[in-house]
Amino acid sequence: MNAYKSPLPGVEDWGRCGVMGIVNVTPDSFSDGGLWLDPGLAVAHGLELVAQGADVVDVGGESTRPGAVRVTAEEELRRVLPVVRQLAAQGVTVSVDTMRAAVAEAAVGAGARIINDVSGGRADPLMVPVAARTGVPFVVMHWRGQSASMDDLATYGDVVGEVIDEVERQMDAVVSGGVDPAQVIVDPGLGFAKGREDDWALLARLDAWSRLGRPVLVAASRKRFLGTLLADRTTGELRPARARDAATAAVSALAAAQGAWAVRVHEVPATADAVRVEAALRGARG
Ligand code: PMM
Repeated sequence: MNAYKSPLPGVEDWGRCGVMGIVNVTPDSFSDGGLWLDPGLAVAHGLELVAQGADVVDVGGESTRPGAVRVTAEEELRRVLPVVRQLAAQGVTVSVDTMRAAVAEAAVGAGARIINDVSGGRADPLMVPVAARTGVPFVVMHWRGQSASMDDLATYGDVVGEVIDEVERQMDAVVSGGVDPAQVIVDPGLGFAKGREDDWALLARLDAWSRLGRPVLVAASRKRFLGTLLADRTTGELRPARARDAATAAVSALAAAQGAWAVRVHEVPATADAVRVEAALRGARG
């Protein structure tokens, strides 16, 4: 369990599953769009997440919700850079959530220590060279296409096997492009070209990722499959995104128990507790 050393220098011994708190500097993210668009508020929120127990703060400037339309690189830079710079200057371990090489490179220059690319280097041909050159850990998430069309790409026979195989192939491509294999973090990409049964199947078999020998990041927070699970029993209406945090914390504990390296969440306190509960249980088992 938690068999994977963190690729982050200096933070190798969380001794439990890590907690990545989310700051979406966007007007349109599915659960927190518009809340942290002001850089000052975004920085304050990032610091609050750290005070609540986040080990890493993931800063993103482009929504990837199903159907989302892309923003320009200039706009993404304008949103993300001041927030990354100020959080990093205050000692926060920052990751930058971007599909653009220029944004990733500028963010690393401003102090980001992880590149979190939901396309795993597929959306921008310059991303892998930037990841190789900067040498920071690089998240290779399972991705089949841009958000505008991804729901049409959710066809699988054996979802667990196919998703792991596709991430392995992308890992090979990234490593061929010069990224140190020891810097790769993998992610099943819950909700990205996945139906809700696919998300559950992937969560049920996180242990299968041990075959890749890399840290696994799991980002279930407030996603649609939880909204469906918790839908109103009489009206059938999905549970609103911001009322999915207890379920998210439950998933965090269950992902940690299957050896996840870190979980990426909007609401930190409950997940910070959940990963500690899981670590205590694991410790008690010896
Ligand atoms: N999901 C979202 C954004 N970034 N990054 C990683 N590594 N994995 C994910 O599953 C992922 C991500 C979309 O959700 P958000 O609106 O909660 O940020």
